[in-house]
Amino acid sequence: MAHEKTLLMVKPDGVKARLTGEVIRRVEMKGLHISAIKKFKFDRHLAEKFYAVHKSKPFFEDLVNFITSGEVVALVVEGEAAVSVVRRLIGPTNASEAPPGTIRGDFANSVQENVVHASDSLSSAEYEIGLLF
Ligand code: 3AN
Repeated sequence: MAHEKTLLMVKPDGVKARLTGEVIRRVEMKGLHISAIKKFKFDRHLAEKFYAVHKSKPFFEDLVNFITSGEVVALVVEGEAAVSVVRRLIGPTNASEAPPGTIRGDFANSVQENVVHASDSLSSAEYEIGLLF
């Protein structure tokens, strides 16, 4: 396993629910390092670039509307196998199926409003971090 960097982002529902601190706590308790942090609001242009892989999906418009609906907190998370470790910490995309103990399992029950986003591979981590930082 190697030292990796990934992007973890608290989405507008998570920020509104004051879950930013809880997300950071879980990342740090796991032994990962937060090397950058930024609170901002996506504009449409940036959101369309961020979700470019979903452009052809039926839920694309909803996704862009949602991510631009409020402030987000983006974190660069580093450590051993950070990409897969953070994905396991957040749980599966559909929060209704996410097990207790995961961030989505504990704090969400929806596929769209699922509190957090995390890069799903090293290449998407590189793309997303480059776009936001
Ligand atoms: P993840 O966030 O777990 O990487 P992706 O990349 O497949 O999931 O999807 C990006 C975002 O698109 C999800 N976080 C969710 O908000 C939204 N999404 C994914 N699948 C659906 C769907 N079937 N219906 C509505 N929104 C979806």
